[in-house]
Amino acid sequence: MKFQVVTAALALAGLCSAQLAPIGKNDKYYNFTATWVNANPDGVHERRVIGINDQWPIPTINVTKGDRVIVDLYNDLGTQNVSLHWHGLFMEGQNAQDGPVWITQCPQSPEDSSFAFRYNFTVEQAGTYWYHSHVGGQYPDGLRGVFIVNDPEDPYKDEYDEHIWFTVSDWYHEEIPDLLPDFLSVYNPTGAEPIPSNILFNDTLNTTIKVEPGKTYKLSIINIGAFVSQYVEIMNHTMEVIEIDGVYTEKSDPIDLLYITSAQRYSVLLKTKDDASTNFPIMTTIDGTMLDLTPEDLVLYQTNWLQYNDDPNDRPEGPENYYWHTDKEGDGADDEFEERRFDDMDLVPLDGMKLLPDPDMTITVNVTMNNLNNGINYAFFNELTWVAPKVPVLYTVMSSPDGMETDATIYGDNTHTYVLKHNDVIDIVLNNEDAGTHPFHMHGRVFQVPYRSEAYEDDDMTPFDPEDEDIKFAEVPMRRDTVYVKPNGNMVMRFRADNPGVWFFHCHIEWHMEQGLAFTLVEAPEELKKQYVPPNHFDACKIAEVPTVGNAAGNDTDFLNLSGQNLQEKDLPAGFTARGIVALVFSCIAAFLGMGAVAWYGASDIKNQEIRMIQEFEREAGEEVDGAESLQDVQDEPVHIPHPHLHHNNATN
Ligand SMILES: *[C@@H]1O[C@H](CO)[C@@H](O)[C@H](O)[C@H]1NC(C)=O
Ligand SMILES: *[C@@H]1O[C@H](CO)[C@@H](O)[C@H](O)[C@H]1NC(C)=O
Ligand SMILES: *[C@@H]1O[C@H](CO)[C@@H](O)[C@H](O)[C@H]1NC(C)=O
Ligand SMILES: *[C@@H]1O[C@H](CO)[C@@H](O)[C@H](O)[C@H]1NC(C)=O
Ligand SMILES: *[C@@H]1O[C@H](CO)[C@@H](O)[C@H](O)[C@H]1NC(C)=O
Ligand SMILES: *[C@@H]1O[C@H](CO)[C@@H](O)[C@H](O)[C@H]1NC(C)=O
Ligand SMILES: *[C@@H]1O[C@H](CO)[C@@H](O)[C@H](O)[C@H]1NC(C)=O
Ligand SMILES: *[C@@H]1O[C@H](CO)[C@@H](O)[C@H](O)[C@H]1NC(C)=O
Ligand SMILES: *[C@@H]1O[C@H](CO)[C@@H](O)[C@H](O)[C@H]1NC(C)=O
Ligand SMILES: *[C@@H]1O[C@H](CO)[C@@H](O)[C@H](O)[C@H]1NC(C)=O
Ligand SMILES: [Cu+2]
Repeated sequence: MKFQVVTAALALAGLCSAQLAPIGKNDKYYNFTATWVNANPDGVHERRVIGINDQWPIPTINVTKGDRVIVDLYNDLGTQNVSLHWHGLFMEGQNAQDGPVWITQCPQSPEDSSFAFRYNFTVEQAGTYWYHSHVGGQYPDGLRGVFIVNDPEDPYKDEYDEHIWFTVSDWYHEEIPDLLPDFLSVYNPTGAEPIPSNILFNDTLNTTIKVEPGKTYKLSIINIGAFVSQYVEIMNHTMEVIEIDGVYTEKSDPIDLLYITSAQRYSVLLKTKDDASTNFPIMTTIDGTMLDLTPEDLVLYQTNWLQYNDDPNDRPEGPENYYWHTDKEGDGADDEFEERRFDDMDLVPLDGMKLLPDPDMTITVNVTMNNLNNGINYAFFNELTWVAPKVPVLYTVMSSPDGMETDATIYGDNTHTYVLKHNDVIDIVLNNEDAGTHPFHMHGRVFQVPYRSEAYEDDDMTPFDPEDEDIKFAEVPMRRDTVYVKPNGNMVMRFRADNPGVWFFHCHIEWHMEQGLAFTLVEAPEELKKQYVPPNHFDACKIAEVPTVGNAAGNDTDFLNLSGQNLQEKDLPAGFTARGIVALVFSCIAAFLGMGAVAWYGASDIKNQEIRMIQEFEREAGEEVDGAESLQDVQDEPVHIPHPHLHHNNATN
């Protein structure tokens, strides 16, 4: 009897906190505590940012292919949940280590700062990656850094003398939890994204990259931003692309204008000049087409320096001197500039991997943005905007009765889950019914991009047509983990479902993520059930008081009873026409002005915003009224305005 009591006590202790294994001799160990730090990276505004171990920028993780990486994460933020995602790493056989909250783990609560969440994974790929928080739109507040994996068998290693890297990103002077409620609000009915305050270069500005003449550098560039794509060019230098998102490519032709969306990475070979007589500007420019409006004080491009010699005054002469760039209009948005940018569809993976065979399953998703009953503007794949389940999806897989894991029902309606069969070839056909550029990211893999259409005007939006004989798929398609679709365009992504796991598919614009632009892939769940979830990860759930068994509604007795699941807001009432919405919008703007809370619109821009919205809503309703007339109509018409709920449902918290 005594023996049994002891065993029970041990079991109880185990329940309270799982023992962590000692760090192995060859493990690459990182002991991270998320902490608040003050920083002023653009020299304009000091603010609080999320650092690690009281430092910001956060550390670069620099490991070698084959390494086991252990990261212990403590949360000392006091007010926010955290998590870390290892962007671009496949996590094969180790899905639980991926990091997105509600997909493969619970939020790591600030309630217990002495608790360490342990990420423990091996790195089987080489190349340029990054890591970032994957909860509540948090990473733009600073919790994002570089993850480099060195390759002992780098096919290009004889072609460069040195490997250097830098990041580009957008930057906000305000904290995300302050921006989100205004963004996801009835007062922002078109879902206009907050305009960044600045762009950063390697988390600073006015910086230099020291180079020597007559050498070749492998230069890796990582966009760790949250929203805008950036153009990167170096005066009088060309670059040859050799890697995208961890995939080696055949060396591209020399190019002079790179275009990098949020979350994408490029490695290029850069040959330096033969003498050190001149230093050259490195220009980074915002893709101005992504901004709803351009405040006058927004700096659209920044100059940093490729520094050949130590004379800080030695910079090229001429009218274009300091602000040299090749963007004629100076707003990152003129057609000529856009046409000149390097097209990643031209790249050929070095391994020559051919287009996979015709798909066993095709997932067709239409991207739209629209208002629901609370007046908030959401983003949708088909009619669904992503809402967090009550149990992280991986844990639903793990706790489901055998045979039931393949039934998408148990994952709930608003996780928008597709169950994939092991080793099937899958096509994702994505039709962008929105006038914006969106960088889409899939966790757990790189995918082939056999086809991407051109941009279309709003009225000409064209869904992908599999019958169209003029469409030719690439024979050896480009592969990467983040690819952009053009405004009103479409694209096809193809992959083999050979990595059992729960993988998130989402837009890598954090604002759009928060609007719900995501769906879930549950890939080969029967196989996935053989994987291991460390007890330490369940401890995080206990602290956050999140259940770890059951379906999306947390029901662990009847997995088919979804009663109580988290769902999206209701649709706007039937009969609530485009005019009604426009009226709602006007009343919002009135309220908006009344409140004096002009967040990111300048007052002068509101008129354009109205016209844009009228056009947008009329297009959707198929009505033909010109802007001025309908403005009159609308003001004369009584409308019922739904009661606004000013707070969002914390979908991804
Ligand atoms: C990491 O995971 C492996 C495989 O599960 C395990 O053997 C090892 O003990 C873990 N290491 C640490 C430091 O937790
Ligand atoms: C990691 O750091 C914490 C303090 O922040 C410390 O308590 C812990 O012992 C460290 N872990 C290891 C394995 O060094
Ligand atoms: C960069 O240089 C500009 C112009 O000289 C200056 O206004 C700005 O404050 C500088 N920024 C930093 C971070 O030093
Ligand atoms: C990164 O790791 C590689 C391989 O261990 C090493 O050669 C290189 O110096 C490291 N770079 C930095 C900046 O730490
Ligand atoms: C952290 O996540 C838990 C579980 O979803 C939630 O209840 C809590 O409100 C979150 N905490 C913060 C500070 O957002
Ligand atoms: C970018 O900053 C990191 C430190 O945050 C540094 O290690 C790296 O060398 C910098 N890159 C260049 C090209 O200077
Ligand atoms: C840049 O290239 C142009 C055209 O080849 C040349 O005229 C100019 O002198 C070069 N500028 C510098 C600073 O080398
Ligand atoms: C996507 O939109 C097209 C029309 O643009 C429509 O034919 C198709 O049915 C839609 N697909 C889905 C899955 O809603
Ligand atoms: C789970 O489903 C069963 C059967 O439908 C129901 O009786 C039970 O109340 C549900 N549990 C919860 C927590 O909703
Ligand atoms: C599902 O569970 C709820 C309780 O959460 C219960 O009221 C309902 O009857 C159950 N539905 C079915 C079909 O069993
Ligand atoms: Cu997007």
